[in-house]
Amino acid sequence: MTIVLKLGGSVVTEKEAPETVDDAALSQAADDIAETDEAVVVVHGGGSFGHHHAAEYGVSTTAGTTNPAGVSAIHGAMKRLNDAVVTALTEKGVAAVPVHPFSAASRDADGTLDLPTNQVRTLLAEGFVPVLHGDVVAHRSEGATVLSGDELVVELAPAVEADRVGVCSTVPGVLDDDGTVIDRITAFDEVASALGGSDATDVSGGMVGKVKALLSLASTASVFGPEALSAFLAGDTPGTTVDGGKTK
Ligand code: IP8
Repeated sequence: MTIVLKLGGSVVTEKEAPETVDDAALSQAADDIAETDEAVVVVHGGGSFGHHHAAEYGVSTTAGTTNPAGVSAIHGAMKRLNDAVVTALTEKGVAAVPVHPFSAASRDADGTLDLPTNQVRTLLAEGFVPVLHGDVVAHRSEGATVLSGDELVVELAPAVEADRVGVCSTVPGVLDDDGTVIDRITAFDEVASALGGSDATDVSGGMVGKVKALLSLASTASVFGPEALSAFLAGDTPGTTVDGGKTK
């Protein structure tokens, strides 16, 4: 069984305080991941590390920068957060190793992502837990743009033949207008009006981007809160199940 797990940036950082790790939340997530014997690829988002640098330099998933200081600021911040995540996992006995997308990924002029995944597959086969992160990527005709963790999940899930995909967010699932967790989403139209923007600086689309990305997967995905991470890793489907109908 192979699991691709995204830890939302808002889960592992204090999103309103620049470059601040939420140590308690990260430690709890690391405890939960340490409990599973399944093969896991971890992807984490930007939280208060990537997003405010990206906003400062006007960089999003589509609008790029050719300013090397901008690229270094965003990538450097994400490497610092990745180091914190890998360290937290390592301290709990997880065989976590860092994988930095900027070093290998790129986009065509039309935004199509090319993410080499052979090293991730090999690391998994060798018993490691690869830990990737939202990042900047070289983008033809744009300079460099943001690569969201959700895009990484979409690329990685088929590449590693994931059986399960989990997105751990700060909310207990995708919420409707009344704040109730939506049990199942099979098409974006069903939830478009209920999904607002993200509540803090998020250059890559918040929950809207997340749902759209997950609907394109060939495996079903679960969106859930940190309190349900342990249950998800144990085989439950907490929160919202996103199933775009392409289930293998
Ligand atoms: O938080 C974006 O990743 P996300 C990472 O998964 C950066 O959207 C660099 C802002």
